[in-house]
Amino acid sequence: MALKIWLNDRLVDEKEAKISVFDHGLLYGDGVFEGIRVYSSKIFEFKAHMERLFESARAIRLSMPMDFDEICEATRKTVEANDIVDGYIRLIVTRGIGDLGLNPFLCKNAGLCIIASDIQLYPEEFYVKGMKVISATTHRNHPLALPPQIKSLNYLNNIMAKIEAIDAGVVEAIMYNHLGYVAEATGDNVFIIKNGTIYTPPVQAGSLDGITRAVVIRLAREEGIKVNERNLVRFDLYTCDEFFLTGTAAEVIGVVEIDGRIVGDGKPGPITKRLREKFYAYAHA
Ligand code: PXG
Repeated sequence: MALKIWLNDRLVDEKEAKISVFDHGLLYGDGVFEGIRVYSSKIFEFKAHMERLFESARAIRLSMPMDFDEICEATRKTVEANDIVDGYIRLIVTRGIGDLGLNPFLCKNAGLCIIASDIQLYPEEFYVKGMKVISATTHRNHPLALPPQIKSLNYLNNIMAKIEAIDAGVVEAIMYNHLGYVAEATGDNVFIIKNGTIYTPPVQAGSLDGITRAVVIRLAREEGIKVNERNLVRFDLYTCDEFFLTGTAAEVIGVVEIDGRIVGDGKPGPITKRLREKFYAYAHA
């Protein structure tokens, strides 16, 4: 069925949802976005996603085309217009139409697209058996080049790492920062478990401040499991008992092999499984 897409100030048919070749979102990757789940007709962690969107925009001096409440309302209307019960929202704000120069302030109006649709999930087998990853040689953006907390339309850094993963016959790559500390995966945050304690890199190591990450940290602490945010090195990933990734698309997914080293006993571990179940229950509550 054809989708209804929110384009700037209204819902339009999918075939009319087109943007200009002069939009700086296309010309320079100048813009920000969010990926948000809908579970049982409820928009998951809606406020947190919208706050992150507005902070990303603020960081790049992008004037939002609507205020906070108006964008929330437009998002809800798009979900309703497409009868989304369990699905995915992609919300994109571009710098808008300008000329063929970098100056973002010549773009008069930011562009807004909201797509509410189905989600492409990893096959169930990945959750049952766990996934294999590699360490990427492509480093995460240096924080002085582009703050990694900005969820910008510039994903080339992560795409380079994703290509390394695919070339190696796996689906995900772990990205390290300029100091050699673990930052994140190409579209997910990283967690390991050692002797019953969960460790995850601090956001300052170069990751996106993941919303799934924050939920999982909270759920783990509610379970009485210690969560320690500290820098991790490759050795920590090679010697951990359990390893999992979190993200909007993946939710909680176990990693069972990194750079040819088997994690734990080669299957998603018990704490990973428990957190995945807790996450599922929380999301569908
Ligand atoms: N790091 C990066 C670089 C991301 O892009 C995450 C971590 C996890 O954050 P959340 O807030 O989702 O828990 C992301 C999120 C996609 C896709 O199409 C990627 C994300 C979100 C939605 C869809 O690959 N990345």
